Amino acid sequence: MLSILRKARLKDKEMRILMLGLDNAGKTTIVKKIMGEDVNSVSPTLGFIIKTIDYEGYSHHCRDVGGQKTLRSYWRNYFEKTDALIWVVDATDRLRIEDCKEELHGLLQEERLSGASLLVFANKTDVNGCMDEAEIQQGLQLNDIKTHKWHIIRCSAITGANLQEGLAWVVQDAKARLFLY
Ligand code: G3D
Repeated sequence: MLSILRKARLKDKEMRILMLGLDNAGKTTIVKKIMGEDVNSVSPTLGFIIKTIDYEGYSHHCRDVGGQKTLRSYWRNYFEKTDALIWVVDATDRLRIEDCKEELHGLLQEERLSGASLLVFANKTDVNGCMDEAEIQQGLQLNDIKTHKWHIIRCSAITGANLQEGLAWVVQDAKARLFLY
């Protein structure tokens, strides 16, 4: 069964990427920037955005789910068939890094996310005085994560810095697992 699924996915060249994070982290802006849309007119995600991003010939279904506390309980409805999780962190928000850590570690307990690669986007790093990767890595206790392959990269949804590089890591990593043959 698994091999049939894998073959089907290979044929479709499709990866499912779930993008999550606390509200205001910059998820909507990241998706817009990747899609080449205007990033100056962004309002916080209240619902869900489902977009298909074409990258390197792969079709990525990117589901950007609102991060407000009241919506968090709905996150788990979106885990099915998720190949990679992109966790967006607001690098300027030191006050909520603990909250952010709790949410991330809780999320990774989800069975349907097992096997998914985890990319942490340290977003808003265009802002002076923001947390660097090491500080976020420590704040989120990434070193404690043994169940998922993870990678952290600083980025800016406003300037577009490192967005492609982050996606490239996700694609490489998921591809190695999904399209082995
Ligand atoms: P969300 O979808 O995760 O809730 P949004 O977050 O994409 O709506 O972004 C929330 C706010 O952060 C927006 O500002 C947006 O412009 C800003 N933002 C997102 N990414 C970056 C970034 O890389 N750098 C900077 N400096 N700001 C960013 P407003 O003012 O509209 O609330």
